[in-house]
Amino acid sequence: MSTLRGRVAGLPEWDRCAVMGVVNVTPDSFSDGGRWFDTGTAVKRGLALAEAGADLVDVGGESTRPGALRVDEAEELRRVVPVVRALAAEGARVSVDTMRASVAERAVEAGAVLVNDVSGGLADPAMVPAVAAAGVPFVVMHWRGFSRDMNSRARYDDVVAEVREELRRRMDAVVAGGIAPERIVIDPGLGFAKDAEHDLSLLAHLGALRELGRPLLVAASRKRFLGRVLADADGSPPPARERDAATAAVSALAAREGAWAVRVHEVRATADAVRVARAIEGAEGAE
Ligand code: PMM
Repeated sequence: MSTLRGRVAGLPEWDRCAVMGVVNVTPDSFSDGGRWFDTGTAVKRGLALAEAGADLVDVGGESTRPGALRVDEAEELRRVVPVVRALAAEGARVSVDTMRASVAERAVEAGAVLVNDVSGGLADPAMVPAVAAAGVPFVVMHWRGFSRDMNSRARYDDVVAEVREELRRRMDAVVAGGIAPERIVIDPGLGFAKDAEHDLSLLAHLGALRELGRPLLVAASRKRFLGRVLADADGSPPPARERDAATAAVSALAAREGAWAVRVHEVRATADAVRVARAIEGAEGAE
């Protein structure tokens, strides 16, 4: 399995699926909007996630929930950079979740070790050159456009084949733009221009995405498709914060399918899940 998981240059080689804990410094995020909005609270949250077993703490200042409008650059910098700086100073391994090159650059200066761009470099033409110059790993997520109207782009004949092909083209483009292939992580972008059936198909075929030859990040945490899976008989989904047990279940399954990392809001259960997956993996060859 570990050869399946792959390695990202510039980051440690964990012997299991890594855990990325989420700190959304936003008033309006999809699943935990507003809770970690001020700098001090966000830093405390990030440290608590690291303490609970997060290998990486992902700091973002722009909500990407369906329908979300963009935050302006100055506000995003104000939200993100002090949190990254404080967490890095405390020894946390920080990634920055941003679509803006300026935010990525300032976050890396402040100590971030990975740039997580949900647009895979499409939203800001300065992103790929900035990440190439910074020499840090880059998450290339499958993305078809901004959140404002992304649901209208959830049209596929064969979601797995199309996402794989679009990711392959994005990988080629970012490599052509100067980012070293060994620093690329790919991500199917669950919930981004995808409905529940699309997300489930992608999760059922992670192996097809692994064929792209790069480590895979899976970010299912609290997403709408889990709400759909867990809905009552009358169809009403549980609130986002009541989807953490289901999220941990996805983490265990993704880890068994060779995911390099999972991105989650509540770290503890997922940290346990990936360790169980690792233990089962270790017993594969045993009698
Ligand atoms: N999803 C969200 C934010 N950042 N980053 C990556 N790499 N992949 C994702 O699927 C992803 C992301 C939106 O979710 P949130 O508002 O619950 O953090």
